[in-house]
Amino acid sequence: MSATLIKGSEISKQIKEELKLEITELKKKYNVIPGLATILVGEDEASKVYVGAKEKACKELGIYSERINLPGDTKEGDLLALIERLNKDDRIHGILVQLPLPRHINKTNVLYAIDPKKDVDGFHPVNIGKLMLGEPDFLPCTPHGIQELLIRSGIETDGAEVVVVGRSNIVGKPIANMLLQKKKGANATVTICHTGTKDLASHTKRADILIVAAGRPKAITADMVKDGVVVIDVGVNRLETGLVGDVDFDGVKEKAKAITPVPGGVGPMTIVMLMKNTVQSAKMHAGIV
Ligand code: L34
Repeated sequence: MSATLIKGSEISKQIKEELKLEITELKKKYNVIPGLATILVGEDEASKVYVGAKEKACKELGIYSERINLPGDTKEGDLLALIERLNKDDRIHGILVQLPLPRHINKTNVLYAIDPKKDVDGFHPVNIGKLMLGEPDFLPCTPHGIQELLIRSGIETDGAEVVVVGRSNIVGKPIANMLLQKKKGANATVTICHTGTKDLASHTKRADILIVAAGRPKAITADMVKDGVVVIDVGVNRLETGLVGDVDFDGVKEKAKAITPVPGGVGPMTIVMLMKNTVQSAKMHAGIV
């Protein structure tokens, strides 16, 4: 058996078309133009690519975008002052500070400074709390993209054994929380594995849906999965040979029912869900939802 590809690159295009219509209507009916500010501190090459993709998506969809590039030695106080200004700017409905930040800047201080109502990344503690309670305003973009991939690919999560590998605040913890909610596109039995897990394969072999955000190439090999598994590979590892995920794709695809490629899987979904959250925020600010 060779797996069906879950093409995030295609599914994200479809969502973009839906968003375009929604944005046109917002403009026409309510004179509302969604606005996003992206902030990049320093010169990290991967971050430049991701922020560039975010800005490009805004242009494509008719979202107002403000891109702010700050030098790597920017003082934390100056970044906080910028966020304060953007919190008060009525054209801006979403504020995104690209991670990772330089080490001299305290990430917590920065993420807490963003107005939760403009926190389109869903990283502010208020939004993380709301997510856990099942009443989210903004779902974090990568987990939101994963859930949308599953729904739009017709993959049943209700009662499924989902195993998440990785416990980061931006992927592992939120996706696990989202999929255990008693909701459509969720209601799964969720296991979270991490570097402290004793026998990783004993867990991953039980998975109907395996979500891998381990941050390490070939963290999952064919012998660690069961036949017919659905695999979502969140990894983005830049090797000399090119971009690879966290899953040994060539081996695992022979056992899996469906699998996301890297590139072209989860990555493009992260970008489009940020656009969706920005539109959502503009509507919330205008009192439309
Ligand atoms: N604040 N920081 C904040 N929000 C985020 O949601 C992110 N993330 C992660 C890193 N830091 C962040 C992203 O934007 C990861 N991430 C991200 C976004 C887009 C892509 C990958 C990661 C992406 O588009 N990947 C393409 C390949 C692009 C390439 O050539 O590198 C893909 O097809 O997977």
